[in-house]
Amino acid sequence: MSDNLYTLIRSRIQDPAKTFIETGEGRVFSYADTFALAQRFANALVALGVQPGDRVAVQVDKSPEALILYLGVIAAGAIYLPLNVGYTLAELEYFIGDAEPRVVVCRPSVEKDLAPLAQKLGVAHCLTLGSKGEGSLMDKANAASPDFQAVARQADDLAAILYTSGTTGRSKGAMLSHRNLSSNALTLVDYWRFTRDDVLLHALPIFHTHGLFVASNIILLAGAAMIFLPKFDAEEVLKQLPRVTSMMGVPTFYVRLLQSPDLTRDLVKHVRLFVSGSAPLLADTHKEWEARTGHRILERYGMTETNMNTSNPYDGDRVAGTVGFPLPGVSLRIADPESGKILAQGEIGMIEVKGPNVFQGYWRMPEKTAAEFRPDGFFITGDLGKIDERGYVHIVGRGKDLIISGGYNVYPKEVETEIDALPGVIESAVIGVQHPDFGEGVTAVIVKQKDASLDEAAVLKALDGRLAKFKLPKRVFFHDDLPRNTMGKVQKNLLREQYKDLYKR
Ligand code: MLC
Ligand code: AMP
Repeated sequence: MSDNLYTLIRSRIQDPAKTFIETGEGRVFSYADTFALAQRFANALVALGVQPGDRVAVQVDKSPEALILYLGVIAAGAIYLPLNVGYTLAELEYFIGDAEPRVVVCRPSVEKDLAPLAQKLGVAHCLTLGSKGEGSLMDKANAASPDFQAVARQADDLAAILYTSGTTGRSKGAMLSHRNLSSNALTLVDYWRFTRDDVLLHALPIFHTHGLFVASNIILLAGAAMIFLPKFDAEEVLKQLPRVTSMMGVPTFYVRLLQSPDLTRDLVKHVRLFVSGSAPLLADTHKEWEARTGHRILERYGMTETNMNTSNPYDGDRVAGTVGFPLPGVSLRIADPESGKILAQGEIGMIEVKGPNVFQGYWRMPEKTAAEFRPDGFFITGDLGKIDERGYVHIVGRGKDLIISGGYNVYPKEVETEIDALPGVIESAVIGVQHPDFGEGVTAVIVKQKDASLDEAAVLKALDGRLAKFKLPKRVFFHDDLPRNTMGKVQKNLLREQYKDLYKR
């Protein structure tokens, strides 16, 4: 018996002629088309020497072919490694060096820069895939056979590695097994009542857990369909909403859609479910959405390392400002962050989780992995929360120094390291400040040398090309010194307080 997720997906599709993906421009892929192309990709990869367990790193624009490549990689028994298209060459050098993929797939436009880097790092093949299904990998796939027997995999074999930044500044590769992905997606299909009749509006990127695993795996395992947009564009989303039964988004999606007068009850009358996650949804947004559309957004909580942990109920009260109940099969507890002692109901502490959804550890970082698990197998999420008297989980803060901007994680340490390396900088503190669109806005406070001529524009220019755009500070300020406590630790809370109204509309 194979536990390959691809085999599971195939086994659940009764009607291969049914549509899986339709793009905004009307390109359609049935399930039969999808499997044929996935298997062509798998054959092409095997012909390139890809063995089970090899990594295939992919940094491409969102398209049906890009998603189907994910299926091809796992069918081949290889490990899918998606990379944010915003990552710069400097960032890619670290990921490729660390993961040692056998194949790198990139956009045709970046091949000339990335191919020499990949070669220098020992990658055997650098191929391309463009947003319209063109490129050298596609040529190989088109020439390959559509017949392929998925490689047998055990439940704990890896299906994917997703990099998440670390508090120390170095990104860590979260290793996700076939069982991690299949168990969570199957649970969510049931919990959120997905069936083959559903049509999901998919406007999320497909290089993160939300758009790749939550949205796409659910649709695949339900045999449902999706309208696949290259990115979130409020106007295009409003145009497509009347055709769908569900949408998943980060809070910024909902905030932006609410700004349009076109968002009405009538527009969403076929929708049965709106899901939000990846960052806190403000209770005001939840209420405003209900007032405007008649729908209560279902908020859930997850992370790259764990897939989804909790969800508000499908039936029953979806409570604004909470992330609902632990999903079936997921154990969740609140513990004292230092001692690990389990706390009583209602007390605030570290959220810890255990279950088939929880990852296999960080790629080649056994010490970091060990440090984030309790001896009894619970994973320490870094999120602070409590469980109320009705059992709803509330996230009240973060024990980790992390900013979530528009659903993307930005680790201040990584940005501070780049800023501190600039000539004329003595030290810096990067903080998240409440932002009406992105939830939190990355903001830098810098102490510079007296004679340094550095200004905001010069800092931003110097960081551009070093860090992905979403990590760049929206504003930069200069201070004579940073506030510190008696232990010498920078008091970021004071800086956050000072700048709390910075981005207010
Ligand atoms: C884009 N920019 C951002 C940004 N996205 N800046 C900060 N935060 C972001 N999230 C930059 C752009 O580079 C651009 O810079 C400027 O901001 C304006 O861009 P925009 O056109 O407004 O941005 P847009 O392309 O519309 O993107 C915004 C967004 C997008 C919110 C739609 O970021 C997005 O799709 N986010 C979803 C992230 C996601 O999927 N997270 C899930 C992680 S999984 P310039 O300089 O060019 O003007 C996870 C687990 C879980 O967390 O529980 O799900
Ligand atoms: P990532 O590492 O990108 O997967 O981000 C995971 C983090 O996003 C979690 O540890 C939480 O801090 C945060 N997160 C995800 N969903 C929610 C939510 N519904 N409310 C608040 N924070 C969330």
